[in-house]
Amino acid sequence: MKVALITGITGQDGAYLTEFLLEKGYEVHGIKRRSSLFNTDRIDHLITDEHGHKNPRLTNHYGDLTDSTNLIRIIQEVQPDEIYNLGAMSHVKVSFDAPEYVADVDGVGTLRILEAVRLLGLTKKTKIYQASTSELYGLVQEVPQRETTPFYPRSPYAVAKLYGYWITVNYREAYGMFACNGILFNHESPLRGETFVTRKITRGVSQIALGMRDDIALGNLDAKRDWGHAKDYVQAMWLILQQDTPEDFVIATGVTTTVRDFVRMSFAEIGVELAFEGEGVDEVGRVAACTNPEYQLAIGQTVVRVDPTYFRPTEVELLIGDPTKCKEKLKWEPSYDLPALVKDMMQADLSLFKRDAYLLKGGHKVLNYHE
Ligand code: NDP
Ligand code: GDR
Repeated sequence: MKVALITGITGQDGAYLTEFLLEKGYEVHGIKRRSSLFNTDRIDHLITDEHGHKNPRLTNHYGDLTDSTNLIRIIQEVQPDEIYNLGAMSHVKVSFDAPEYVADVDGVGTLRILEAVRLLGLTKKTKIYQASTSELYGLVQEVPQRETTPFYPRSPYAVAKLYGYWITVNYREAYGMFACNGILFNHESPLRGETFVTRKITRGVSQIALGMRDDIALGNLDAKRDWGHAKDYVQAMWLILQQDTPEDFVIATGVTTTVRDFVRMSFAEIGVELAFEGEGVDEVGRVAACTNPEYQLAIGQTVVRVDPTYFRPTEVELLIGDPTKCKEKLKWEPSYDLPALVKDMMQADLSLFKRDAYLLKGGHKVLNYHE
């Protein structure tokens, strides 16, 4: 039985990857942080089944990417065949507020994993996947972006990830380790963190449809992203580690879309057509037509506003990846396109909030409810 260790197991990708590896027959270990609130919601159904039986093939260890001694102890105990280093402070905007912490976790944290494997004499046994990112491309140098496109990071997050990228390449070249970067473009899902733009939109649109709020406030509507589904992307992570030789891969759909169009597509899921008017911070999205009798929105109602709080000091305006290499070498094909992704996220959020809407209408308090 192969053994995998996942940092960031409680995150979006950690949850999908755990499910995927368990289905493949792996024994899975995860590193989770101590938190004052429960933080394993995304993987609870994998830890314990519906009859309350604990999964003997899934074990979590308390740890943190800032703590070398703890990482060394866990890796020594687990003796993993594969490590997936997904742990990170992954929010680009927040990284401007906590740049040193992000450098430590996202940059030096990667070094700590590689160095632990080297110190423990596991360089020939343990393969390492590093969660690199399309944010490395930053300011546009070439489109579509591919493995050879020069990097120009535009945030403390991306600069920290640049260190993670190169230290992974360096350990591969210096010590012959099977260490690879997956340069993944944005991938989303119903499990996406609530403050990333796609999830913020699908939650917000669902809450507007259910009468729980009037509008959503967003930042840069012109930004373009190459969005895929996280379920597809974790398969690519695994495929990268199953190759004969360690290499770096771009994982992307090759299609780019503006944030504004993602908003349009999400409203279309509830039968609402939007019209945008105005420019910059004065731009608004209003209801132009509402065809679904279940969701009664008034024509002309403002449902999208622009709030400069969400602008970034330096922005990444355009991301579009070239998936040629991953399609040819990994034989990777995504099963979701953007319309299917939007539908999946909207259906999940509508059903999630239906119960809350019912309780709020009855005057009840809804625990953990955030607009
Ligand atoms: P999430 O933000 O959903 O998950 C991040 C995970 O890292 C969480 O489990 C979090 O724990 C954990 N973590 C945060 N800080 C630390 C720390 N100091 N020590 C240990 N663990 C920590 O991210 P995603 O699942 O979306 O992304 C996974 C990885 O892929 C990240 O490295 C991200 O930067 C990268 N990436 C993501 C892309 C995307 O579009 N989703 C695209 C390209 C790269 P907790 O739950 O306690 O907060
Ligand atoms: P990103 O994702 O920065 O690409 O990083 P995010 O969803 O945060 O932003 C995408 C684009 O949308 C614009 N935007 C907003 N973003 C947020 N979060 N909130 C808003 O209200 C809003 N309005 C507009 C942003 O300016 C940006 O242009 C994600 C993370 O998962 C990283 O960890 C990962 O490395 C990259 O994707 C690939």
